[in-house]
Amino acid sequence: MQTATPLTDGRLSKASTAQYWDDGFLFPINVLSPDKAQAYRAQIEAVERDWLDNGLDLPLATFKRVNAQCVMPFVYELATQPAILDVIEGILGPDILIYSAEFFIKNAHSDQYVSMHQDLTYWGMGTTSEMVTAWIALSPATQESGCMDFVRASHKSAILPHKDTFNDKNLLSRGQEVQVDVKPGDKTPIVLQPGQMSLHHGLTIHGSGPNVSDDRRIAAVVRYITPRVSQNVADKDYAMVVRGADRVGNFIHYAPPAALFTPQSVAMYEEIRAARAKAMMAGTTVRKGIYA
Ligand SMILES: O=C(O)CCC(=O)C(=O)O
Repeated sequence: MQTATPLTDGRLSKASTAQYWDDGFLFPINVLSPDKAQAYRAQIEAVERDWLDNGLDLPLATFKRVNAQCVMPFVYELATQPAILDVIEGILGPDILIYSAEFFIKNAHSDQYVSMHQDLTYWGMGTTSEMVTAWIALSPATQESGCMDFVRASHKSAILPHKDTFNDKNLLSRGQEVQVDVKPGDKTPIVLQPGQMSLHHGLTIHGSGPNVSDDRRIAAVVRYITPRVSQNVADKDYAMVVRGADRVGNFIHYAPPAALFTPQSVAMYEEIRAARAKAMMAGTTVRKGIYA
C-alpha cells in the first residue's frame, strides 16, 4: 500500500505540491477519520433510501451526480471540512470556490465504469490549472472495486479529442472517451481507504473499471476552483466561495442549503443545471446523458 502523503499542520509540503504539478495527481492523503467517512457514507445511503421516490422534479441520481452540495447540507459540510480545504489551499492558494460536489458510486458486482477522459473537455473553462478535483473515498477504492487509474503527466498535454459513446454503463455525462491508446502499463491505480483522498488536475487522463468486489465503491468528488477561472461557453456560471474571497466576479455565488432538497435549493439547482447544459452538451444533440 502506498504510504500517505505527509502533511505538516494539515498542509502539503513543497515537495508534495511539486509532485502534484509534475504528475498531475497526488495520493493518498488522509483527510477524514474512517468513522467520519463511514458517517458520510451513512448519510448518502439514507438519502438513497428516503428520497428515491419523492416527487422531486429530477431523478435522485441527477442530484447525486452533480452539484449535490447545492441541495444536501451534509455534502456542503463534507466539501468544506477544514482538513480538506487546508490541502486544497496548497494547490489553489487562499481563495477557494466549490464548482461542484458529486457522487461516483458503483454498486457491488456491477459493470459500471468510467471511460478514460480529461475532465475539462466539456466544462467550458479552457485548459485551466486552477481547478483541482478531490476524490474522497467513503468506502474502499481498490483495483477490485474499480478504483480510478491516472495517466502520469498526461495533464501536460492539451485537451485531446474525445468520442461520445453515451454508453449506459458509463458514469460520465456523455460517455466521453479520450482518443489515445492508453496501455495498461500507463495507468497508476489510485487505491484509497475510506477517509483518504486523491487530487487530480483537470487535464489528467483518468478512468476506472468495473466493481467486482462485494461492497459498493462510493466516492464524494469535489471540484474546487479559484475565482480566476472563467466560463467561456455557457452564458453564466455558478460557484460557492468557501475560503478567502472572490475579487474577480466570474461566478454567481449562492448559499448552502438549509435542509435536504428545500424548494429554494432545488430551484437554484435547476438554474445552474440549465446554465451549464450549454457547455456540458456543446457539440451534441443527444440530451439523454446530461447528469443522468
Ligand atoms: O470515480 C470514478 O471512477 C471516476 C471519477 C472521475 O472521473 C472524476 O472524479 O473526475
